[in-house]
Amino acid sequence: MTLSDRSRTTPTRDLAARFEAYSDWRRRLCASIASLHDWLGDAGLADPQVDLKVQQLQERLQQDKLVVAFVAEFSRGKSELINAIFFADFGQRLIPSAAGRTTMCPTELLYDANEPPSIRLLPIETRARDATVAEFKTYPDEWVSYPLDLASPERMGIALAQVSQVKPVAIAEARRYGLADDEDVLAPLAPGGERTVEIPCWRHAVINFPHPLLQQGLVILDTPGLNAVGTEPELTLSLLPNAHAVLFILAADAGVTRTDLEVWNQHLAGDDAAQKAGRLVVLNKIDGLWDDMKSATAIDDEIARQAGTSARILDVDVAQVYPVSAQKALLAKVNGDDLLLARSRLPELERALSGRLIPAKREIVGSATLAEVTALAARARALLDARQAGVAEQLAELRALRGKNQDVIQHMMDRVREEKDVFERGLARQAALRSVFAEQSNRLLDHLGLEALRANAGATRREIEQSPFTKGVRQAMGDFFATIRNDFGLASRQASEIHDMMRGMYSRWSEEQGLERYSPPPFAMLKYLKEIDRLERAYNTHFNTLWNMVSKAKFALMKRFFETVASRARHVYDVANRDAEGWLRLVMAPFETQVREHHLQLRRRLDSIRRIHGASGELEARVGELEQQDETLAADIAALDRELAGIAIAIYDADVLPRAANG
Ligand SMILES: Nc1nc2c(ncn2[C@@H]2O[C@H](COP(=O)(O)OP(=O)(O)OP(=O)(O)O)[C@@H](O)[C@H]2O)c(=O)[nH]1
Ligand SMILES: [Mg+2]
Repeated sequence: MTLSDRSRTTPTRDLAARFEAYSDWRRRLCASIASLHDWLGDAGLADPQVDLKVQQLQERLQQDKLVVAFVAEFSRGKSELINAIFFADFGQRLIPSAAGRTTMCPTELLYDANEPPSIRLLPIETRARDATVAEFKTYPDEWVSYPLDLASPERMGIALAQVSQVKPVAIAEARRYGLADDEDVLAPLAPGGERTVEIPCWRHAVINFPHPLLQQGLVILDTPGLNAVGTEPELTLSLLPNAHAVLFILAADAGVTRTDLEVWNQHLAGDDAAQKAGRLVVLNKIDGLWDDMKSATAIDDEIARQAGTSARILDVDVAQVYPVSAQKALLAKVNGDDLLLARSRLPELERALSGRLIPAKREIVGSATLAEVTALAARARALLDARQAGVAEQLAELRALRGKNQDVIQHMMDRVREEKDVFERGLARQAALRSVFAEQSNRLLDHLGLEALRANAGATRREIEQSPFTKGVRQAMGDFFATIRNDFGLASRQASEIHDMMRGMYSRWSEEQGLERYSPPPFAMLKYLKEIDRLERAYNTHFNTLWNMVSKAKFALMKRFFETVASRARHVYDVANRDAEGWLRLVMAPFETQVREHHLQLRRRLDSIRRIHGASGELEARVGELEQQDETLAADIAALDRELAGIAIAIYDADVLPRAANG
């Protein structure tokens, strides 16, 4: 079997099957949203805003990622476990796994169909610059890229071995990257007499690989042993908190060492309930306890005892600790040895991973999608209701004209004309409100503007440089967060001012014109403030650790640490900006629609009466037309409800899982 054949085989194991079912579900959901969109278009209910919303929803569903991170001290078997869980189909180790330090830089495994299979590497030298890995990701020319030859596992292995590359550099240089400290007195002498240390060649690796699971949106994050001096702040502040599941790996032959505990405390301990749910502890290398001289029960007891001890030390429930042998599981899968696979206990871990992770993710994505689709349908429904009310009103008007003389009809025409005048005068008054709305919108977007953040970050950077001591840095960071909170406070006040104004406007407008009242939703600022709080908490937790870890390299590290915080903050501003723009449209759009519809209806009424005024047979024909319209609208409303119900069913429908996954 060639490699590409293998990647085409249907994965039958639990995790793979469930993940595939999840992708299927997303596809079905996309299809039912497309069907709703088509229907809205056919019914004349789609507009550019609806088109945009549908497009965003579908993109989000298609690009939905599930990130699983592997974290541990070095040599606990992270890379081996990744090979065993995800890549056993390839019949060999895909990611380098060996004794000693192997993975030297954080490595993401994913698939982007727009890029050829490759490994992209960010040179370690970029650590001397003021930008985060996330920022470098937008500049492909900063990365070194090697193609992956899928037809040759051997050549692929050579390319992937890059993640283990190291090189000797002078201590001074290592310090510039925040990779060495004063304690490196044991650093070997280079021929020139200079002290040198070995540092990783790469800062970050992205492996683009068309594995079926990666193609469906799985992202795997392999990390190097984390007690290294040069920890990337980005791992702690961004990559790990954003992962949907984090697996922490211990080795049965080492127990819980001091450094294991440090890694755990620094990256995984914490009381965020949502995060806790996605955390699993793996006790790897249990094959070391397989002693032929002992009975199976004695071995199981020993494994249970070790799992219990680990759970106690880490302060987690023992049910959360999964003893496995990654190495034997990989071997068993490659050789199709079911007995050995069962003994490796990997299937239990896989079941836990898929059983918790995927349903939780589906629930989040499903309820968010349903909320958006419901809002979309509600707008269409409101439009249909308004049209139906308009038709009913016209019908009543015309039916009342039956048997009346021309004078009455003339009188009626005058009344509608007058109504139209009142409407148009009201509209002119709204022009003033619109310009106030535009001005206030700009002010809101200014408070959340990147310009404000850039100035704040610049000031903080200068403060840190002028006072690079614990107190100075703390003060500068404290100011940084305070300014951000102030920005969001101002934005929040501005948003509620806009909200009050628009609510008043809608209420006056509905009284004046006799239209249904619309109550715009407020702009919720809490989620951004929570995110900023989380960022500040993470910063406070890691500040002391980092500060104590290094001395000479401290400054470079501190600066990079700040850049990561700033870049996370920028992300919060970006999201807030996008949300604010969407909200402003949401607040104004119903008004525009109401105006358009009402105007149209007045014109139609005037038209009908004018026609009836001119010809006597016209009245009954027009009543007939309107009755027909009323029926069509009722049918449309029923059809819209059916579309929406179809989507709700697509969301809550149980997966059709292959038998292997139902156990
Ligand atoms: N006996 C045994 N050895 C294992 C097992 N899993 C991994 N190993 C070995 O442990 C060593 C380290 O494994 P890696 O996968 O490189 O560990 P890692 O956690 O990725 O380490 P770094 O990349 O250095 O951070 C390798 O020699 C593996 O073969 C296991 O279940 N049993
Ligand atoms: Mg590794």
